[in-house]
Amino acid sequence: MSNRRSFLKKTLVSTSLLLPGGIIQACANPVQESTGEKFKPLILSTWNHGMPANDRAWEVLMKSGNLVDAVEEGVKVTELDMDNLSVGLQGLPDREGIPTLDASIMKGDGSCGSVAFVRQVKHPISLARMVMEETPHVMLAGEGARQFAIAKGFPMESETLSPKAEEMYQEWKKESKYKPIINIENHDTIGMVALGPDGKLAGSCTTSGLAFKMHGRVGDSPIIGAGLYVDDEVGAATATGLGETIIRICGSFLIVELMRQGRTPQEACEEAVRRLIAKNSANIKDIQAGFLAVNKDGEYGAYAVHPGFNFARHHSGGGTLVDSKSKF
Ligand code: SD4
Repeated sequence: MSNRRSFLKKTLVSTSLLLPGGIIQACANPVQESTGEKFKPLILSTWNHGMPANDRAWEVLMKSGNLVDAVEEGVKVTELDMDNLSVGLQGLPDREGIPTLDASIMKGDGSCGSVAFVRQVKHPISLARMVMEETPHVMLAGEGARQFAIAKGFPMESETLSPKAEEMYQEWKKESKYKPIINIENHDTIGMVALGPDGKLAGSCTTSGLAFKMHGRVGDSPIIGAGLYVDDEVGAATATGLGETIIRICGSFLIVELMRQGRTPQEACEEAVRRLIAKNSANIKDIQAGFLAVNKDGEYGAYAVHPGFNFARHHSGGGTLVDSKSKF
């Protein structure tokens, strides 16, 4: 194991973050995925940090009945989680040492909003919602998104890295090589999809993107159809992992369209992974990506390229962490 790899591994273990299996024991008793179950209402989120996010989303849904409030408030928990190195301003920065954020939100009626490459905003998901609700546009990026945030009264936050992010950035700078390490550096984006009691759907997705990415790089998370897609007629899907590979297959849109054609959420996620692998076969051993989907009947599914992906599920029976199946 290279020094950098072992450094990352040690750092992440010591912060009880995320090694496949490690998380699971630390946070909950995972169950194996079972297909064919149906729940309504149902909230699903990527990774183990989806557990507290789902709890919050469920609470909001039960109190207000508003599904968009639920998916926004739910992922805001993760945006503030100081242990999370892939979401929010405490996430790992780009190569220049600057944290830049991507987020999207979508309703099943086709309304959607997103922000990309935005700086100094604590809750990019709320800014994405404002793009959806208060502009004629779908996506604002970079300085324009930041100016919109200022105009809407969002406080501008400091860009000083969190101690953990600073330590990892300084370590990365020693070699300045970009090679994603699956399930570690690029782990942790939260994508949430929710089915309300009335059969309507909504979703949200928020991330600081790939660690040590090029300045200006935008991933799949703010791209409607890649990191998130929701359609009340069919279902919803979200993605996590190496965004470039997800964008190439329009992953979330693909899954919703496959469900429209009759596939179950599980079958649709598996087909998306098959296509992703087909388009990235040369270096697939270094690529992790995972998909999570629900259909309008409350059936759900998940699938990843490699083991290690899990997701949080919340229904009237409570919250559970579930291990996803994977291709390899
Ligand atoms: C990205 N998809 O920016 C995000 C990263 C991610 O879990 O999902 N991390 O490519």
